[in-house]
Amino acid sequence: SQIEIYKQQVGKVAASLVTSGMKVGLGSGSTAACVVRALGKRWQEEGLRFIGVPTSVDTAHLAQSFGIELTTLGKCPELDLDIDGADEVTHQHYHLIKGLGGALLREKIVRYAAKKFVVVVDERKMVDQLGDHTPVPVEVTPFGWEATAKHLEKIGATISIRLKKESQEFFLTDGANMILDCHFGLITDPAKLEKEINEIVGVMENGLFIHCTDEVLIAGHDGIQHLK
Ligand code: DER
Repeated sequence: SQIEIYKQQVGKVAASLVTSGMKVGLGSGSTAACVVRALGKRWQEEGLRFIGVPTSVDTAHLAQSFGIELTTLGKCPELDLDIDGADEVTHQHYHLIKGLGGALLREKIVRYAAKKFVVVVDERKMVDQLGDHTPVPVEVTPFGWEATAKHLEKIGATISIRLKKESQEFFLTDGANMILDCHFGLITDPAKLEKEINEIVGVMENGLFIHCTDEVLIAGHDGIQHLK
């Protein structure tokens, strides 16, 4: 499909930002997977050598299938670059909603370990205001999640519990947490909401990434836009 072509194009451009010797955060989701595939191609065809820190088990498996060397933040706590997808990106400030892929806690930890953060999206993800068409995913510890959900409702969330695709079981993240998709409508003060959500006991992290994106690569009908 056209969207698939956009993702491959943006993946290729993002992969060109990596140079030999770098320490690189590898994002999750279908667009980030295109980046990993493009990096895998460079690894095999050009002999590009870098070390990756994956944000999910899926990304680790994909990277390993190309022979890409991986490590952990334990061995390598400071990264040069992190490249990841997003579900919504604001035109101004490049604020993000992430987490529809279910890896937001690890994605946020890896992002804040990196000096530079580049986001890869297709043009459908660009919005004027967060909350346009995506809930805020909130990763919560399963113990007492019902109580955590009540606190989230008190700050204005309408909640859908994330379920596995083909069953009615709860979806669990790589870290065995649940995800509560929290609808807040259009979000006027995302920095405040990010903090408010994380103050609730039982919340591990939320999908608002505020004032932390350095560059955005957007694939669309007139090619790739590189915003800095
Ligand atoms: O942050 C996320 O979990 C998002 O889903 C993000 O990575 C985008 O995924 P996509 O490229 O498959 O739309």
